[in-house]
Amino acid sequence: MNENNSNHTIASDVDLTSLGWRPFFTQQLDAGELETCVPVRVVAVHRSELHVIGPGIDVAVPPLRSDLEEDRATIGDWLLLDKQSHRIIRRLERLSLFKRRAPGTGRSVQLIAANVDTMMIVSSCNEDFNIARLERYLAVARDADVTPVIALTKADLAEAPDDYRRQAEALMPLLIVETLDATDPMETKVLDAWCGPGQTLAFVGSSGVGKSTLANTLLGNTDIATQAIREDDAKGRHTTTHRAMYQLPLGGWVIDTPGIRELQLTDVSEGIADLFGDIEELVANCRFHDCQHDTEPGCAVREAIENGALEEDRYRRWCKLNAENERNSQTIAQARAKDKSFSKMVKQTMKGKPSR
Ligand SMILES: Nc1nc2c(ncn2[C@@H]2O[C@H](COP(=O)(O)OP(=O)(O)OP(=O)(O)O)[C@@H](O)[C@H]2O)c(=O)[nH]1
Ligand SMILES: [Mg+2]
Ligand SMILES: [Zn+2]
Repeated sequence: MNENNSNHTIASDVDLTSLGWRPFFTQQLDAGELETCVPVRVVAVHRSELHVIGPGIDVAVPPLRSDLEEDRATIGDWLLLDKQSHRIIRRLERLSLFKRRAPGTGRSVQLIAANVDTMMIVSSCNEDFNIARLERYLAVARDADVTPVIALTKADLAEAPDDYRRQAEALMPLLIVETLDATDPMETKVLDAWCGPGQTLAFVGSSGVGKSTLANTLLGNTDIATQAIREDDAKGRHTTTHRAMYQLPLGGWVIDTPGIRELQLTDVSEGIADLFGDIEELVANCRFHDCQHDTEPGCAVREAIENGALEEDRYRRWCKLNAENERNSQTIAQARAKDKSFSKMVKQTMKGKPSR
């Protein structure tokens, strides 16, 4: 255990495999590159530095600068460092990436975590529980080709936790939903299947649902700060403020993230199509290929709603997510194009200037 770095428990002699390295990353290395470089994984992201670890290396490096948020490094990323200088050579392509539209700005994305195997969507058996919100996380997980699991905490405080579980299970075929008391090590054992060697498990969800509590219980300590939620509305206090990754006794890694106020979708049309596969199938059966599922004759969607095969609320949620995803993806693509043409213009202007 590292005494100085309060809440990090990282073995000093980690090897690549136990850090989650895969053949996919080896394929990205050029011949002989390992003689001068070392792969490291980002285990904590702070405002002005990244904490990275790798075989025989445990250092802080400055963050990767880029105009494009997606090109920067986030928690779980793999970087190549120069062995001598520890300078970042490059970031390796990701196996998976979670992102959302950045709050407020309207033109940028925010990265949540990279190279994750399991997205543990955490909600509680209380007012935090919200079907539409869970669907957002599921769409993001499906889009990233990552296994989603839903963990419903505070089952010990709820009268009928199974009611919550059944509602969540109905969101997707074969979806695994666990209800548990996040403070009880006997109960968090149900998550062991995703905690094995080389596995990376990320906790995502609103503030106060118990992401850090779950991480602490799995880690067998109380190093990560947690804080009681507000009594009147069960909302959390945004206790966790940076992203960090911790090694579990079972050998895997857990990523704790700050609570998300609003998960605005961007660039996840495949995830939405996947999660709502039944509706996509109906749409394909509408008589008109540009059917608005409104008053058109031969509309398979309206027919399914009328005969009870499709829940109207679910259809509305699908419409809403699609519209939002399209809107955000467009705004971000436009902003990117604008940035690109602007920097191109600047470069050309600079070139045109006589050098002094
Ligand atoms: N009784 C009970 N309390 C829980 C459970 N899970 C979390 N708590 C409590 O809920 C409060 C909030 O938990 P945190 O772990 O800080 O929540 P968080 O999701 O990390 O919140 P942020 O860091 O703000 O995003 C703490 O007081 C926990 O002790 C549970 O399953 N049962
Ligand atoms: Mg937390
Ligand atoms: Zn239709």
